[in-house]
Amino acid sequence: MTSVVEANCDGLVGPTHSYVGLSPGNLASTRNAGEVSNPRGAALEGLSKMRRLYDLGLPQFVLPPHERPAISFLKQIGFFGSDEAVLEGVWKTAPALAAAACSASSMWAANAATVTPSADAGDGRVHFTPANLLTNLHRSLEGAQTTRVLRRLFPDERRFAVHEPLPAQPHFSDEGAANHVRLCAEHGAPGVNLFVWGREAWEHWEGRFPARQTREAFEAIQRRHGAARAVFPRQAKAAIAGGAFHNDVVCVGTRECLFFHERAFEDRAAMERDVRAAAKGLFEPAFVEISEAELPMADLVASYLFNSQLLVVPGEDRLLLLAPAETRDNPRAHAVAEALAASNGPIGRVEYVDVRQSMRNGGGPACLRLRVVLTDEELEAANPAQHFTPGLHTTLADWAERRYRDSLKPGDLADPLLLTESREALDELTQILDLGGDFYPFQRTA
Ligand code: SUG
Repeated sequence: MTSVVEANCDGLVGPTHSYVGLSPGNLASTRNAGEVSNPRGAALEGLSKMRRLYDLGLPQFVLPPHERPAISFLKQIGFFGSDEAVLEGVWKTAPALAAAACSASSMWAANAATVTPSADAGDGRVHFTPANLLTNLHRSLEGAQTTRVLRRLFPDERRFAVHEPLPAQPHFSDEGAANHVRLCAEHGAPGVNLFVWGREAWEHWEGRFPARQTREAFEAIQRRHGAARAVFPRQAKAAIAGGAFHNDVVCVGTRECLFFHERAFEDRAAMERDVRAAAKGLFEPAFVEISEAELPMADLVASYLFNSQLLVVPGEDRLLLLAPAETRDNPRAHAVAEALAASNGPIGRVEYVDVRQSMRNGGGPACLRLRVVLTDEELEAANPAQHFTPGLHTTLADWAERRYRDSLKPGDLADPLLLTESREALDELTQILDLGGDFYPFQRTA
């Protein structure tokens, strides 16, 4: 019998990890702008989280960071000369563009793509649409390289379809799996796909913060993947205004369990009705809702309770919530988490993980991973060099120790030495992860 698992593909933090305040509506990103970051510490935290998943018996993959500073983008917009001259020119005349070109934001792999497992896809392959991430300039630079990353990890076109990102128009503004939830009886069984959107393409958006996902983007993805049993709930405007720039800040789901905040959906009753109708005859959905009285929005955003990984652990009959350490630090969120574990509901226990470097940019445990449900055969067909093992953990930790700085001020991003160091680090990484010698733009122009 084929078994089916949910693999987590985590974005490895890149050498330019920094706090620049590039994402309006992401309150942590704005609040921490100008702080000193620790790229090495961030990479090691991410690796430790991957190790925890591995130790729990779950398949884990590593996604390589993108090349930053993105010199090819800067050349595209008119900066010229040697790479060093390009950097100097842009920092002197357009520092906002320079900062965008340096962001290590590809680490938040929940925004890499929307994924449809073969059990739900029209043609029985696993489908991926890399996100175009149009809302923020620094993130819009990710789509092309993400497409390359996913094609390298899942190369077999008989099993995997890695599409191009959607057209680069605001009508199709797309942030990937951060706004998608799949519920099912078990991973390999038919699922119900919640595509949660923030605005309609032709709607006049007056929100204080951007709504990053359009309904039309998800409808296009649903069509091209042939994704079955799709429902399209609207994200609550109040959630976006309160700092939930993606649905995964207020909601997480796996198997039959949808765990969410009262303010997550614009029309909560319609969401429940549609999910129940789509799940009919397949499984009984379990709605675990937390009220505003139990966890006010401000505590939700500070604690990132819902940006946890909700995991089916081999040998355990109830789910594990892998929450950020900030949830434990926040008395209200901590009380909610512990009460969940003490109840008889679908969530059996809670663990806490330290990803503080990422959290300061608004990225919790769930932001750092892309979930991909795979059959045994599909799992076998993924690039084995990216499959996380204790050996790979040791190799990558050693690589980050040698190659990454442990302190980076936003002003250091202008340092030409950082460009050289980053390229040397990535060049070595292409060997460790067997990515090929032409994986990064700098390797193709060298
Ligand atoms: O897109 N932060 C990311 C965080 C993404 C979190 N992902 C999920 N919720 N799935 C963002 O806002 C901040 C970068 C800076 O400010 O330097 C940033 O891009």
